[in-house]
This record gives sequence, C-alpha cells and structure tokens, in this order.
Amino acid sequence: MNRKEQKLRTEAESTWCPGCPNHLVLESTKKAIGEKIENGEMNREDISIATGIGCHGKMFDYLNLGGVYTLHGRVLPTCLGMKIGNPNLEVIGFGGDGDTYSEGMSHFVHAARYNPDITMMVHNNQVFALTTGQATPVSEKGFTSKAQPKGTPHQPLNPLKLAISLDASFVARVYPKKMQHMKETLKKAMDHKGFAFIDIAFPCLIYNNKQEFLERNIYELEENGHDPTDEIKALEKAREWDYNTGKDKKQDVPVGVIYKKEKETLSDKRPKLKELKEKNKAWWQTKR
Ligand SMILES: Cc1ncc(C[n+]2csc(CCOP(=O)(O)OP(=O)(O)O)c2C)c(N)n1
Ligand code: SF4
Repeated sequence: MNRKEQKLRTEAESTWCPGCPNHLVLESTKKAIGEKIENGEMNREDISIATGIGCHGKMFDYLNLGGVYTLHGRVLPTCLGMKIGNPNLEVIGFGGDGDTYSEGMSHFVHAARYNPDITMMVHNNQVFALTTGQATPVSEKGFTSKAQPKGTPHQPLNPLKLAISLDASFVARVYPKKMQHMKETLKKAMDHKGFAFIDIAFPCLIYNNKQEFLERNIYELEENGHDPTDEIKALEKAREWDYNTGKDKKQDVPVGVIYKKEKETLSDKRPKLKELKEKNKAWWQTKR
C-alpha cells in the first residue's frame, strides 16, 4: 500500500462480514484513487463521495474522503448537487441495488439523460442485505426470503440493458475478485467525461450467495475484442446475462466496459455551470 492509499484509510473498524466482497471494492477503490493522486492527476480534497444506506453505505466510514452519507435511494441527486455546487469536484457515488434500482430508480433514469460528469458504482448483490435479505428489482425470479416465502414472481431488471437504452454514456460491469480489472475500470470511469455507471456484480455471502455461479460464468470483455462504441454489440453483451443464475442453461457474464459514447455533459448544456467551473478553478487551486 502506498502513502496515498494509507491516507485514504480511516480508523473505523469494519463491520462487514468477513469475506464480504465489499472489502475488495473498498481496496480497489483506494488503489484507483491512490494511483490518480500519486500520478498528480488529483488531490484527495478534489474528490467528493456520496453513499446510500445499506451494507455498501459503509464505504463512507472506511474512505477518508469528504462527501455526504446520504439517504437510502438518494445517492445520485446528492452527487448531482455536489457537482453543481462545485463543478471542479471529482464526484463518486456508491449505491446498493436496492438503493439505486428501487427507491432511487427515477434518479438513475434522469442521471443517464442529464449526463453529469460523475461516477456511480452500484454494489449489486441482488438483495436488500442490511435489512436481512428481501428481494430487490434485480433479484432473480423465484428468489425466496422471509418477505417473499413463495419466491418473487418477477423477472429481474437488467440495469445494463436499461442504462444503454437510456443512452448512458459509460456502462460497465466489474467483479470484485478481479481487483486489478476493477481498479482499471474505475479509473476509466473517472476519466470519462459524463455519467459513468458501473454495476458491481457480487455475492452477498449471507443472503444471496451466487459466488459459484459468477466464478463459473464471468469473462473479461477486454480479452474478447469487444468494441464498446458499438451500441448494438453493447446491447448484445448486456443481454448475455439476464440476472438469473440460469441453472438449466449456459450463461455468460461479461465484465469490463460494455458501452461508451462521447456526449454533451450537463455542464456543456448549461453555460452557467461552465462559467462556475472556470470561476471556481482559480479559487479552488489556491485552497490546495
Ligand atoms: C428512505 C428509506 N427507505 C428504506 C430504508 C430501509 N433500508 C435501510 S438499508 C436497506 C436495504 C439496503 O439494500 P441495498 O440498497 O441493496 O444495499 P445493501 O445492504 O445490499 O448493500 C433498506 C431498505 C431506509 N433506511 N430509508
Ligand atoms: S450481509 Fe452480505 S453484503 Fe452485508 S456485509 Fe454481510 S456479506 Fe456483505
């Protein structure tokens, strides 16, 4: 761990379950940001984060960065507010799948439309984990819990397909055990100008353990010659996994950048934000 990564640690004791993939998400995030700081691309003070409420939300406790530990479902409007308030900030949101695709769904749709220059990571364990295992909109059909003893009858929503059809300008999936790949994908998302969305596919070891399924079916798009600028190919890739574990059929779970497009950002569309960015830049630089 380099000096910059150490500065991103807090003294808070982790309350995640031992072995929870959230630990790996945290480490990859620290590495990605640590490397960017080390390379002189940004300072710790240039980054602002927002997290939802859930197991994923504890990222706020363990990352020594400014921001807002916000309400369940409200990560994206909080990120948007921070970005509008100071367009020079590098804003990163961390949400749960319950958080983002249930209560927060309308924000997700409009963030893709507005295209603010922010990064959104969704810790997608396909379950409301902190509230002990209820089905979310991405839980697989037939998923049982105390709240759904007969199994949810609904097909899971495919957030990647949705994001591409909303014309989100950067759409990716990562798997936390592929730490190097996850770190590099996060860096690409931070470099992207516009709304960069990353769905983190991972098992909740307690309430939805699909580790064996994921390990068996995951492959890296970068090794497959995928062209993320081809929208039709991107949709085909997004369709490969329908978020069921497909006990009867072969499923492929692609990870990496699925779709990427250059598109006007929110600041491009709002000249006042551009002005504010320039005006604040000088002030911001004196504060470093
Ligand atoms: C406005 C609001 N609605 C609901 C809740 C209850 N709640 C807290 S955590 C949580 C589950 C979080 O699940 P998810 O977002 O998938 O995150 P995970 O725990 O799986 O990381 C819920 C429903 C809340 N705290 N606030
Ligand atoms: S309940 Fe699941 S998501 Fe929450 S800390 Fe434990 S393993 Fe991780």
